[in-house]
Amino acid sequence: MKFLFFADTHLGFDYPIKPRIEKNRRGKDFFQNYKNVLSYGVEKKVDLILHGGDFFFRSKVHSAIIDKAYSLLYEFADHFPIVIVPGNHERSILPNSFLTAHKNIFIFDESKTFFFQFQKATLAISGFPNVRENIRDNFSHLFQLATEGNPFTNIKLLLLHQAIENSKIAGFTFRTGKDVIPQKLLPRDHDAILAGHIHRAQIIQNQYSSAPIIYPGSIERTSTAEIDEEKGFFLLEFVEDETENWSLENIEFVKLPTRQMVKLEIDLLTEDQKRIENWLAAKISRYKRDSVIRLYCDLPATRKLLTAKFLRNIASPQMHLTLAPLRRRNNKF
Ligand SMILES: [Mn+2]
Repeated sequence: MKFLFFADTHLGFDYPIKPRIEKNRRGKDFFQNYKNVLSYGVEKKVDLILHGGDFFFRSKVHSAIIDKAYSLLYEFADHFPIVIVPGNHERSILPNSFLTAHKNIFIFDESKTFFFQFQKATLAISGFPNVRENIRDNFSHLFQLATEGNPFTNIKLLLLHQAIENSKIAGFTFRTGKDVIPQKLLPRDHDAILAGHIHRAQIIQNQYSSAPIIYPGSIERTSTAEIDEEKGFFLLEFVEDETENWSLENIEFVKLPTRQMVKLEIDLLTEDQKRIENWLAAKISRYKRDSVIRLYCDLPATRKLLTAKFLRNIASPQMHLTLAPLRRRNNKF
């Protein structure tokens, strides 16, 4: 049995419906990778797809984006069941639509378990929508609500959108805190804990059980904090042994295409438009034409020259070039 697990698609990110100005936006990259994952599922004939939340980039999404995202979901749900747990970006609830009424689309609206009967095995997927406040103290209760009285199944999965102890982002590890689930609270009879929320793909060894904690991460970089991260999703393969026991045998990370992301510090002090133009053009020419470039400049004189119009003219049409806000200064001299 093969399951595909992805998360944090943030659909609608940089995807204006009526853009004021024409420029190369990143929104289509997110939609493209979303479609890439679903297509991969068809190609590999997976039995089911799980989504770990932050399906949309925020709670109020234009209906055109909802329709575009759900239409694909509806189309692909003809091939396999799709299970989604809402994240914090959609405020723990996904917008309603006739397009999610497909019999193969399952969305967590509360603590519960979805059961699936395949030819060879039974599967339980338990979970609950993202909890913003104090998941540490609420987890056990919500898990109990989701699983109490559940019948036996061959495979058990927990699907969440939360930070779990020892998950990592660049330069930080979640350990304790009200917004973190301690590993010791996680169920020990499940085959895997599948979670969205942390945008860095990772597999965490659970200290109390052999069930891995798996974060597929986001499908494209949502900020420069993710600059060094590879993006993708997981293919999970369950195998049955002679005693009819099912176990997670294979976990494969499948990479998704992403655009090169670059941070560029402008340290040239000048009031001369031509000089900064030449300087920037030389720097930019070293990167791929479709790069995502974030400029940093704290020199007031130079910064004055970096107008939106100037930046639009200097970037290639495929490039995504933006100026970061002024960084906060430490006023100790
Ligand atoms: Mn997210």
